[in-house]
Parts: sequence; structure tokens; C-alpha cells
Amino acid sequence: MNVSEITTRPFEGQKPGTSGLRKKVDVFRQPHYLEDFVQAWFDTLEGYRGTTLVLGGDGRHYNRQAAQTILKMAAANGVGRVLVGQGALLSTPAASCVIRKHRAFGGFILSASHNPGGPDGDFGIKYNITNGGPAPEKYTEAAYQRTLGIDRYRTLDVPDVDLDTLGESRLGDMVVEIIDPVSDYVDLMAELFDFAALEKLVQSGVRVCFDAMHAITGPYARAILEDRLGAPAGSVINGVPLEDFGGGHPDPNLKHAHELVEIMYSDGAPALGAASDGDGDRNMILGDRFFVTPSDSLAVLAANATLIPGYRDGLAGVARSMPTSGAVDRVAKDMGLPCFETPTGWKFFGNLMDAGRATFCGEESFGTSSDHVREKDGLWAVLAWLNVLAARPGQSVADIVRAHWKRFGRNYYSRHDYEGLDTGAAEDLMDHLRATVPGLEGMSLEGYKVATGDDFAYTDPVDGSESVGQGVRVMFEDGSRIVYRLSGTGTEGATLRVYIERFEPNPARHGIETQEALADLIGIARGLAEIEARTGRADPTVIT
Ligand code: VG1
Ligand code: CO
Repeated sequence: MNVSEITTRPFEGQKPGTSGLRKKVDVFRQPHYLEDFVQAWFDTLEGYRGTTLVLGGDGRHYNRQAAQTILKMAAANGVGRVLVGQGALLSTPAASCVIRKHRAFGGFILSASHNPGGPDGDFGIKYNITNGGPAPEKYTEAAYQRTLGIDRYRTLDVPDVDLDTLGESRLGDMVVEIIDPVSDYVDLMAELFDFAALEKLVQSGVRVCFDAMHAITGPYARAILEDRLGAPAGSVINGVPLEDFGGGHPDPNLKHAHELVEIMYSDGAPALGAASDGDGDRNMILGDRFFVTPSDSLAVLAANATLIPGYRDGLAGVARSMPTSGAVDRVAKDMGLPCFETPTGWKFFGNLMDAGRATFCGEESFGTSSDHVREKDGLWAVLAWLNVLAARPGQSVADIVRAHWKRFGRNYYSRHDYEGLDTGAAEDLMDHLRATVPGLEGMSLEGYKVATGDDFAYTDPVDGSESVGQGVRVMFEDGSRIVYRLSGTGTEGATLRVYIERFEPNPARHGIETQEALADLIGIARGLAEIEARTGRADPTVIT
């Protein structure tokens, strides 16, 4: 095997964010850029030689080229075998599933998730560890430190691999195995859900519309919803993955999944509408003219978990990211389940799931999943909802959510994003909040009394690792909250996320429009952070 050692120099800024390294395609295209980052992983991971890795991505522009580069580098660095999704495709949850099922050492996932794709869009890469989950901070930090001093990488000077033909081939001493990217995942879903019951539901005329947004979930959704469950052809829309996602923004929210929203808010809408993001780990759930917030979705699924065969025996516990609403906490309390609050990012759930302490986890950012994998899983959430609909015949999505609010109370919740801000101004705004929020304790703002204010810090209950600076919280005596943090996934300027929550126990007041229900708190949130004065923005870019 002819290994080439290529001399290189460090690039600035190869620090993984909330979920891997994300940059413009042009940045990744610079000679040695991707190679440096990948070599940093091989230089810092221990014990991978001769083992199996998994490789696949969301199919966005540059996916195939990056896969070729990584395969040659893996061979040159002594990896034994790489399982590659055909066409270098694997959704994020499917990659997690494959790592676990085939007992791989880990894997590289090529994705910038919900960020736009195409030559002018974003590319991304993240490394997942043996449990199938995103590498925790101690790994990403080690790799980042290594990028700062990297001076050479290893590769093989060989022709490209055929990524499209199933089966094994050799690359130097390494075996490349091209696998069907869909089948392992479908098998896992068939273990967790009662496909026969779901098929019956679909055959009885309960219609589903799944918007794959021209991203990775198209083939997965078709294989399950149309081929296995017999939903009519066309139940999956925008189902062909495209390198630029058809020019769209593969972010499943009310703004970007507008085609689905139109269908679900029209006469004769299907019973369940859903969308997923670029890499298939997010989900948006809609009923007939009804939007389920991701925080509510997690709470409803937790409350109904035992209706799903894979969770018939109940949950060990639940976990949510800090900015996610407290709706699931109320369910956990009622059911006597442990409930954990973690920083933003799926990597923080891994230890809890590995230790058997949390079964369902969720984030307000359209992320829900269980311990069947170690990633959030868009289609899993859709199947879970279908399963709940099958187990509660005659009830619509809206009926189920309204009954849930009646029982547990309603957590009105919204996130306001201010995108593309000047980075300096955004950082100053956060500094201002960190300096002022602790002093608000005991003060009354428009009738809301501040209980505490802090910058969220987390100590992992399993390994004791600490993560600080995870978001500024203003907590009010009535349980309302305002949370501020800067996004760690964007590639242009800074994005300020403001999360607003208010609890309403009275069912007579559960029918208020969300922005109206939160209007006072939204005003307080803008005022405290001096958003307009500091950023020049009177209104958010996206409201979810
Ligand atoms: C966002 C979400 C976070 C999610 C992350 C990755 O991060 O807020 O909840 O885990 O994206 O999701 P940030 O730092 O931009 O707020 V994905 O589907 O983009 O991998
Ligand atoms: Co994603």
C-alpha cells in the first residue's frame, strides 16, 4: 500500500459547533481543508486501526467528493473496513443505526443538516463515536486542538472508489463495503413499531403527507410509508434527494416547509403531515390545520409511549435540552419518571441513554428520538405519531394535543431567531445579558416577577463532565422563562435565538394564538436584551 504523506498547514476555525464542522462549500473546497480536519480525527482517536467505520451523508453538493477523500485517508490511516451508504448517502439516524448494528468503531457523517446546500450553500462533517452518537465535547475539543498544529496528512494516491455498486472492494489494505443505506434502518423501525397496525390505519383511509424537502429522507420515507405501509403513491412529496435540495432550505418549520403547510391547512387535509430536514434527524408534525410544537410533541409521545410496541414496558426517563419547553417535565412528574435538562445539541443525551437513564429525548428545534439510536430521528417521530393515532382511533392530532393540554396544562412556547447578525454586536448583546440578568432577581417586569437569572451550566450526571456558557436564562416565579443563546450551526454572521415560554394551567385559556399568549414576555425579552438598539433588528427573521 502506497501511503502518501502530504505536507499541510493549519486552517483557522476548524472548531466543531453544536453539531460538527459547518462551513460554506467554498471553504471546504480549499486544498487540504477537509483533509486537515479528517486527519485531526485520525490523530486524536485511539484504537481505530483495523476496525470498521461508517461513512455517508445527506447527499448535498460536495458529498461524493468528500466521501472519496475520506475513504482514501481512512485506508492510509489503517482503518480496516468502511461501510458506505450507496451513493455515499446515509441519513443521520440511519448512520447511527448502522454504527450500532454493525458494531463499528464510529463514523463520519457528511451533512450541514438544515442549512441550505448547493455550490453556494453549506457543507458539514461530524464524527460519531461507537455508541452511534455525536462525539462529545472532549473528542471534538481534542480534534480541534490538533487542527491548530497539523502539518501533514495521510492519503492513498489511487483512483476513486465506485460508490454506487453494492458489495465489497479494496482500497489499499482496507475493505470498502457499499451497503443499502435504507434497509438496516427500516428493519429497526419494524422492530419498534407495529407495522401491521400502521398498515391497517393507512388502509382505512387515514392519510399521511410527508415532505422530504428534496433531502435525504425521501428514500427512507418511501420505503416505509409507501412500500411497507401501503400509503398511496404521492404520500411522500419532494422525495428525490437533490444536491441543492431543489434550491430550498431543508429546515422543517412553518416557514421553510411551506408546501406541506399549504396542504395541511387546506380543505380535506391529511390526518398527519410531517417534514424532515437535510440529514433526516429533524421532524415537524402537523395535524389537519394544526401545528404541534416540538416541545409538545416530545411531551405527548412520552405520555403515550406505552401505546407503542417498542416502549410497551415504559420509559426509564426523559430528557430535553434546556431551551425546550417544560411540557415533558410535567409528564415525567405525573408518571414518576426522571427528567433531565441538558445543553443544546444531541451529543449531551448520549451518556444518559447509554446509562439507561433516558429513553425519550427531545429538543425544541424539531428534534425527537429515543434510545434506539443515538441521534435525533425524524421518521421515528413520524412513525411514533402514526402509532399513537392507530392506538387512539377516531382522535385527530389536534384532539390528542388538546386533551394533553387539558390534563397537563399548556406550555405556550415560541422561538424567535435573528439571523445574519453582526458577530461582534451579537456577542456584546450576550455579554450584556450575562452581566445584567443575575441582577434581575426579585424584580418585577410588566407584572412578571423574576425568580432567578443565570448562564446555564451543566454537569453530566454520568461522567461528571462540565459544560458552561450554554445560554442565558431569565426564570419567572410563575414558571415562565426567557432564554437567549447564539447558534452554533450557522455559517454567516451570528444568529441570536430567543426562546419564550409561559405555562397556562387553565383549559379555558388554551385556545389563544401563541404569539398573542406570549406577547408580554416577547416584549420583555426584546427589552432586556436591547435587541433593536444593538442589532438594528425590530423583528426576528424566523419565528417557530
Ligand atoms: C441547532 C438547534 C439544536 C440542534 C442543532 C443541530 O443548534 O438549536 O437544538 O441540536 O441545531 O441540529 P444551534 O446551535 O444552531 O442552535 V441539526 O438537525 O442542524 O444537526
Ligand atoms: Co439535521
